[in-house]
Amino acid sequence: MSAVRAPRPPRYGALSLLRHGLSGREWPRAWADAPLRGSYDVVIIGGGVHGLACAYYLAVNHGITSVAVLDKGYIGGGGSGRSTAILRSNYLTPEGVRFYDRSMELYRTLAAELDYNVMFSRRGHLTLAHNDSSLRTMRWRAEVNQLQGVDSQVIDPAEIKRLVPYLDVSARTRYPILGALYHPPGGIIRHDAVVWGYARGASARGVHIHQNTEVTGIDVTGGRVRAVHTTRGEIATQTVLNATAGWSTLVAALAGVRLPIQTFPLQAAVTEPVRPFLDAVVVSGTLHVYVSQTDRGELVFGASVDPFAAYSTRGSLEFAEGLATHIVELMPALSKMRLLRQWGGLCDMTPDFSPIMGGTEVEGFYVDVGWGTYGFKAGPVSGEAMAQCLATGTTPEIISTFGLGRFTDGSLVGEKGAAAVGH
Ligand code: PYC
Repeated sequence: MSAVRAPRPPRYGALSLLRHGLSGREWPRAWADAPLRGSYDVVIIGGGVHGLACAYYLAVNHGITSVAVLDKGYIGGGGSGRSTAILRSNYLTPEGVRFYDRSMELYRTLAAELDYNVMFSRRGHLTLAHNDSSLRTMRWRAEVNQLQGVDSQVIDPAEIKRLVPYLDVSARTRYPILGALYHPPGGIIRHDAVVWGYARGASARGVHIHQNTEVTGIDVTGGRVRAVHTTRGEIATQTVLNATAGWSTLVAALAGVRLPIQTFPLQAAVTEPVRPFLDAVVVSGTLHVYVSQTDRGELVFGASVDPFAAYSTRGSLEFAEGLATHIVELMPALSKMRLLRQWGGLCDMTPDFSPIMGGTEVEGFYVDVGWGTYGFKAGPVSGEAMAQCLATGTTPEIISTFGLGRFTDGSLVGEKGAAAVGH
């Protein structure tokens, strides 16, 4: 792969705002439409936060710009656009905590890095415990987090009430709240802006972003990737990254690679906007519900993954009913709120709830998949690590425990206990 010094995009700022305002000139397109070339050094399948972040860091950190990002739809239209964009690093395993915390670090400075307002909002994140066993898991997570230098602690119902006055912390509920894991650095971000910011930064440096370009085949000869077939033509390449969510097993199968992944829908919903009253992100695994309030005032909710494997991204009435029941148990004052819309996204679940990252038995075919319900928050660190992996052919330490080989040698990284949604 040839490395070049990548150019930077023109800066957004007060002066350019004034200039465009006075002249009435159109803003330049944030990312360019490029012709599909017959060959690229790297082909990334999946134009979500993972694929675009990898393309961006390939260009910026490694000077590799002969890169095509292919998406069968529009960028950010899959898992990234459907995620509820919660950021946190309060995981259960030391490997998970370190990994997601590097992502938080990158997210905190991403607006400046990309010159794009990604609306990162540090809110504090509360995972409620309604029984002794979940309180024990919260204590365990707090210990692991603190040992990794991540701010997390178990707090009592009085402190929870102080942080989230609308929560019912009384003893008369069906599942009384006994405590919570409180993670002050947690928050939310504007998911589209993250995708668009990475796309703009990558495109300005020479990466080609091809929307409406579906991959239909991957040529492997002599155990090595040679080309990718798409609905718009063939691309010769030696390096392919599968950064898809939902379709990861199907794309890997095109290269003859089997992944231990099952795909389940996860639904979410948003209400009409109301005045700000909820500062923190609140999660209840027992009640299968989580909620945050956006800067526009909408409440964003989610629940547990649907109880069957499927590729459906439709909302269901059962979900809306269950969600309403549980959220009103937590915050009775919300009983009159109206849902505006609901949708589904696809979660690629691995047996240990950790991702699969790195090379495969096919030389040149890499994966960044198996994100379950944790994908969006890992976008920056995954992009950074996979770019290093593709550029150097080595596995960065931060993802060394997430390789595909762990499912044959049995060294799993059990992260189910950190799930915010029920499974
Ligand atoms: O892991 O925080 C999380 C999460 C929330 C919704 C889906 N995943």
